[in-house]
Amino acid sequence: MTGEKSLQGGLTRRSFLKASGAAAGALGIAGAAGMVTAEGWLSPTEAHAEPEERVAHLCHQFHCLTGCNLKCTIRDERVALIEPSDLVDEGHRTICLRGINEVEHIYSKDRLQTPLKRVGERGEGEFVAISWDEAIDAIATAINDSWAKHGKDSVFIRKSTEASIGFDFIGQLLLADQGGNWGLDRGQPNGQTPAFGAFSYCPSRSIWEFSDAATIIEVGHNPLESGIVWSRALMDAKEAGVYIVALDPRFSGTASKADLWLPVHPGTDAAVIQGMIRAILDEGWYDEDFVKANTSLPFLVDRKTGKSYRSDEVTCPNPTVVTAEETGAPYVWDKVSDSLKLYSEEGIDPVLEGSWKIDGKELVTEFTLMKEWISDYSIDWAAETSGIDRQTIVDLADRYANNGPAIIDYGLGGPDKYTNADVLGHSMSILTAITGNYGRKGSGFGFYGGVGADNPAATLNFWALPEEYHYNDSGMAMYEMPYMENNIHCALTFGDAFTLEAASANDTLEWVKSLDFFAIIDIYHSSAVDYADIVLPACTKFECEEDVKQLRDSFGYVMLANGMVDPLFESKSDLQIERLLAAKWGLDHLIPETYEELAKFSLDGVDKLDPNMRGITYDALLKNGGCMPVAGTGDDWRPDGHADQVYTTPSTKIELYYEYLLDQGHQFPVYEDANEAYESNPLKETYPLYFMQGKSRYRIHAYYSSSQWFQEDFGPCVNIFPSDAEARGIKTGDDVKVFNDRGSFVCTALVNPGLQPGVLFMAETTYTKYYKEGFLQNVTNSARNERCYAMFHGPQIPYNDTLVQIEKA
Ligand SMILES: Nc1nc2c(c(=O)[nH]1)N[C@H]1C(S)=C(S)[C@@H](COP(=O)(O)OP(=O)(O)OC[C@H]3O[C@@H](n4cnc5c(=O)[nH]c(N)nc54)[C@H](O)[C@@H]3O)O[C@H]1N2
Ligand SMILES: Nc1nc2c(c(=O)[nH]1)N[C@H]1C(S)=C(S)[C@@H](COP(=O)(O)OP(=O)(O)OC[C@H]3O[C@@H](n4cnc5c(=O)[nH]c(N)nc54)[C@H](O)[C@@H]3O)O[C@H]1N2
Ligand SMILES: [Mo]
Repeated sequence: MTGEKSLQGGLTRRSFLKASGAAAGALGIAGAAGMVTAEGWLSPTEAHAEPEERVAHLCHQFHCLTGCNLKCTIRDERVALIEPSDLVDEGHRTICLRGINEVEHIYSKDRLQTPLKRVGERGEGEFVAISWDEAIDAIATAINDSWAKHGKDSVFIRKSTEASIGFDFIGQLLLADQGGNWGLDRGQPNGQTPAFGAFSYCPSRSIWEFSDAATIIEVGHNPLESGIVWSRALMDAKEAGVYIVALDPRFSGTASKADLWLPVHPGTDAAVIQGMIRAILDEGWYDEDFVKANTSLPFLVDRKTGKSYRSDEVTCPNPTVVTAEETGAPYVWDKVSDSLKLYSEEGIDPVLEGSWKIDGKELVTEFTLMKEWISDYSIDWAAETSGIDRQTIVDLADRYANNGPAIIDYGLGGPDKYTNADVLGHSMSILTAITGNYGRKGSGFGFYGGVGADNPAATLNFWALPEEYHYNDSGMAMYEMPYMENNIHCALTFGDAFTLEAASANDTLEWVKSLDFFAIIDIYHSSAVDYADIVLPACTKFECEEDVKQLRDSFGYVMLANGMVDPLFESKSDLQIERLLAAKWGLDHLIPETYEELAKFSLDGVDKLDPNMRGITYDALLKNGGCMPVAGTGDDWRPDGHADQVYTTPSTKIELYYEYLLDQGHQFPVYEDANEAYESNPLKETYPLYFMQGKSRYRIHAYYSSSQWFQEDFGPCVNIFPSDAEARGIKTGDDVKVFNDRGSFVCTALVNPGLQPGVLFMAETTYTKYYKEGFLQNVTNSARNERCYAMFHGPQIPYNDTLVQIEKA
């Protein structure tokens, strides 16, 4: 570092940057860190010149499904203090420790500081610093070479969610493969989509409506940790006397606040729901009027073929299934005329149960078939399978059906990450529909996850590329690439998609090693970095080359980050990195030059398009600190989602009979064990423990791994039940090895009675470098359920569907 002054000694913004940049160049990557990390910054210091202070309003990370507005005090061009923003209403002022902690995390010694080039073997993590020009050249050369050698479809470009917020240009400009179906957060939605319509899993109602419910069942959803900021809506409901049930194998944060915790066995939630359906049908607790008026259950089916009995005349292609095949209008049996009628005819009263002979066919109603399906599942079976006793299941069914309105809010973590998640989604769809808990005040079903679920959405313009530029997916998902033949030889990822968005990391990384070239653009030294040929340092949400950065619709506000700190070290913003790359092919003129240009474009004219956006212009936004409410935002907001009981299914009714799965025998959700995590699995003899993961309130996926403050208390640590620990001589703080046939890792143990015997829990995930050996993703299950290829969202990555053994390391 130049000069004798410490960083606190009143260096100007420019000289600080020059100094830290020079230091990075001279000392290599890690050597310079001490001078710019929180340790250096926060150490005792002499009195010094008047600090330069200013306030900046920044929007934080998105992928905790929040995106808080943060009020930051910038002192000597360092982020010195982070507080809740006073630009948002009281209801949105909660921020979390991750936000406050950024004063340290931004300056972590594990920030990528300069572009790097690999010198050792892939996986060894040996790099030398290179210039931006060299790095961008190397990436462009590798892509051109790959095109020449293997064809245009040989290049893979994918952005992690957090890195894709706002824009996603370069992969489209280069017609790259982005790895198709996401494989995440789609298991239960697969089961819900055909019933309620595409994307119905994002409820069209508000989280503030929680208080209007009588009962809320949280199915494997832990918003008190995975949605801390907006979990306020759930706590408001609790205060209003709403009965809250948490279905979770472990005593989660949310379970601790619930009225009832149901410690279900991992991967068996569908049994609980099917037990409830059985009880409701046995007791006649279903809402007959709702079922007749708003569901497909009166529709007629040819018993022999299992096909819906329909008119020849085509109504529309089915938008809720992958094949989107066209369908005719279904028939019902009308009680008034005692005859066959199209379901949509005026003045009919469809019969719910029965069998008729028409055209030499035996026709039955879906309702009749549903009763036959559920007769295979006794409540005792449900209790034995799930570990939730019979009476509890019946009582919950009673409460849900007869003491509504009720909401089922499911998580996209827990039960979603097993191969049988669609069976659960379909079962919950039936439960919801037969009790009429949809489209009415205080009722609902889906993933109530923050941001969009608590406010009217802003209207913003979308920066579209010319038609000829788009991703060019082969149809193979990224998580399949290690297992199926493909033509990918060159990869570029923004963020660590390879170790986060795929399970069984040994398989994935073996495939990554076999590629001709891999470059990563990340902020921190994430797990995949060690496998890259070229590494580019991106800057955090607090830094930019300009005064403004991302424009977002978040929490009912339009937020424009402004008052940015210059990019630290030699890092650059994602937009400038995309521009540098695009320029190599002369395509940079197609994308915005600056975040300012993008923000101005996004807002241009929207105040005239949408009354809720009135007054929200670029200039007005900046005058208001970068944050303005979309009209109608607040705890009172209630969309009238489905109050009209019209659904985006072919019949516009809730369609519960999945004819498109006929060849797989899944017209109704036939219960099936998870792929690996089930009691009678012979593999349990070798690997007797369920290994579940979940979100930590101290991380967003792997992000914040590099926070030293969090690392001290919340580093990689596996939770184990006392009796399981005792049997293995394991105590809290011991190093333990977790393993199965896919791989292993070593971390510390935490003995935790808030689990159930035979179940381990670990927060996902942490960069490899913080483990004693390996990392969590080495053991997770990458199996795919064949059935799900026919489903709207494709197969689900079953991370939680994992058995392991554990021993003292
Ligand atoms: N702090 C933080 N918040 C986040 C994120 C983050 O990384 N960090 N990520 C965001 C994302 S991408 C998502 S998808 C959401 C997910 O949000 P959630 O679904 O709430 O997330 P998880 O913590 O993965 O899972 C919830 C619970 O499922 C339980 N579980 C595991 N197996 C089973 C099972 O078989 N049955 C039942 N009933 N429960 C089970 C776990 O014990 C856990 O408590 O969170 C979002 N919010
Ligand atoms: N074992 C296990 N694995 C899981 C899960 C699980 O339950 N168990 N859950 C899964 C779930 S639900 C999801 S959604 C996925 C999430 O996987 P992702 O969508 O990939 O996760 P993100 O947190 O959005 O992105 C994180 C990566 O982007 C980088 N990053 C953050 N901000 C920026 C930025 O502004 N620019 C750039 N260039 N990089 C940035 C981070 O350093 C990190 O490498 O993970 C999945 N992985
Ligand atoms: Mo997710």
